[in-house]
Amino acid sequence: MAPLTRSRARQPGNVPTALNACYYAQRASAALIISEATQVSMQGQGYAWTPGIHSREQVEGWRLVTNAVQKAGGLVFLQLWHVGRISHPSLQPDGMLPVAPSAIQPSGTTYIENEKGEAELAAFVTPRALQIEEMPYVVKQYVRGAKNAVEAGFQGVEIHAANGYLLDQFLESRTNLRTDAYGGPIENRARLLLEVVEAVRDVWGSERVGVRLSPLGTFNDMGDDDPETTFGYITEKLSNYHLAYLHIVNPDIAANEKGTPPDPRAQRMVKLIRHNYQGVLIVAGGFDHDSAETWLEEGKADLIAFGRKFIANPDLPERFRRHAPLNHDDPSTYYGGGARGYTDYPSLNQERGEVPKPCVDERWR
Ligand code: 8OZ
Repeated sequence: MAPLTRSRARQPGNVPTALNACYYAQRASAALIISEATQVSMQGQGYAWTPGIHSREQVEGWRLVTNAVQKAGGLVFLQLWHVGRISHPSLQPDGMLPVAPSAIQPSGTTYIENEKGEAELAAFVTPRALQIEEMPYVVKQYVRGAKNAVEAGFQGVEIHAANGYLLDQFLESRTNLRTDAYGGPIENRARLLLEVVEAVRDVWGSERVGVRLSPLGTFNDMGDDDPETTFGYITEKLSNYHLAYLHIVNPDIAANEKGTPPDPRAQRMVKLIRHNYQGVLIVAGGFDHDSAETWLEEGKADLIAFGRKFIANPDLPERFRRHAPLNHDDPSTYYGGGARGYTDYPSLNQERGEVPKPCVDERWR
């Protein structure tokens, strides 16, 4: 199950709840659940109502989730997240500027909470470029998150270095104009990610750490002038760490989703990554049962992750096994709100008349 932002953490404090535990436990038949992106610090938050892993209360909240998933026979990794510039002062400690490799304003908007407690769109601002003296403290934010994830009872962690957030902002050339040891050639732009990988590995052991990348992704105003060199380098480097896995967002997601002809540039990228990275490769992005089978049979990936299909189908593996019809996901309930569009999608058994178990179960408290 791919990481999915659902924006339903308890306020104030961005704390996971029994409802979140229910949602994850319903999906425990996934071979591995990767949690929604979870900020490692207040500075690392970029959207209203996303959960954190930096406070005592959040660790206790995540315990509900990991207990529920384990009781249901599942495995769950926590995704460690720092958004960098993809934020807004109203989400930052003391209303300060978000931080980034360089002071470049992203185009677009994020969700903040207004005075009435409702979601409201706010334009990104020009972030403050991190000073080199601050870099060890950024790494320490991930270390604290990783240690808290141990305490919260996860089976491992995934480092979010995709989709235009902090680590990706450092990696890709258009968001990193630094002239110090963290900018310029890819050896420098990859420095922060590799420091984070090493520090988190020292907490968890390499076989419990995954990394997520989004080569050729343009979400959050991203781009790189030479993506083959950038992602070729980083995947070769990551291969040396013997991690649990490398997880990529399929660069050719359009071919899967819209049935457009394969994009040769995206296909070259997948080949390059498969060649450079020797370990387990997970690919996510717009797959269905048949396209996933094809990719696995052709050896283009070792595992396929499903995101939106898991939103609407808590028993997705069973549905795939039986070639059963799938429920459709409702984008209007992706982010925020409560149980509706979150824990009320039926399993096959419920469609056949089984009464849903009460979700907020005392055993999960
Ligand atoms: C959608 C909405 C908000 C955040 C990502 C964490 O793209 C996200 C995200 C996705 O990785």
